[in-house]
Amino acid sequence: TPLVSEEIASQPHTWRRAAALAASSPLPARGSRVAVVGCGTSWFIAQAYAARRESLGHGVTDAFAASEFPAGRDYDLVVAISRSGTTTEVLDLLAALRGRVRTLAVIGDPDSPGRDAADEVVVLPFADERSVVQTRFATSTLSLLRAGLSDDVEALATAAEEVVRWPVPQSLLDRTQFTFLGRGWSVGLAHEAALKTREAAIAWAESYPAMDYRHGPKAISDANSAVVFLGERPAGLVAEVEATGALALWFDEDPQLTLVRCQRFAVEYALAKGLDPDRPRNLTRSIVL
Ligand code: F1P
Repeated sequence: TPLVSEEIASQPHTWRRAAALAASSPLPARGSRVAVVGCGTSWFIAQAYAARRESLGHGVTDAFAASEFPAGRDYDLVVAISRSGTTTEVLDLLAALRGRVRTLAVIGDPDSPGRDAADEVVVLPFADERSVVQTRFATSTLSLLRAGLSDDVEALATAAEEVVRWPVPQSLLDRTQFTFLGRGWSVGLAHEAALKTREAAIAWAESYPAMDYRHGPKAISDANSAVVFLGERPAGLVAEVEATGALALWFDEDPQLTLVRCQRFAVEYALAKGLDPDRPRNLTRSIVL
């Protein structure tokens, strides 16, 4: 069994442990202006949380790739997400913000420089991973942050116990091009699902806000494509996808659960192609410049 499969399967447990930390963690206060930053997977989780927090009325929340933080914008708190706690862009940004704005780091590795890089830190050592490809650290961080928004993480974890055993359908594994679509806070999750497919299965995967699929991406769609919806499906879009010959797939559930299905898909697709999902091409566990 690949390591990453074991990490995917452990998510119900790590989500519960992460949510249990929320009450004692220095999470963003209601009404505060917050920016959330990270790189790669951590940036996509930042996007999902930012849209979720703002849509639930907790306050203005922006997400940025750590390398693209707009200097000069006013925030009450900058939250940096990094599993490794070593990613250069994240550490450089936290150093630059020191003394100018309050910062909080959410990290996986307690022995990393990330531990002392921000004013406050939340460590999720139980969600840290041995795999290069991130799965449970990302979703556990999201669970921690969502628990701070009063989302029902316990119900999610219970539902995830089934989802981590989802048998990936052959009709999906038969395709060669994959598009993931989201709306609102699931846009970030769609980007993360596509990244998993690229990283673990070295496959061609794209992601868009669902409505934007109509504005160009649709042109590449054909019988070799699959389009996976995370979250709400805009009226008429499924029919539009199917008219191209592509397989359209969706699930009526919290999009965080659909992301877990996408993680499972990425691993199964890698194995079907004879690849080792624990050894993605050209990638290392963290990027230190
Ligand atoms: C960020 C990251 C990962 C990516 C790859 C390189 O890591 O970009 O998201 O999958 O492994 O590093 P981190 O800052 O969360 O440790």
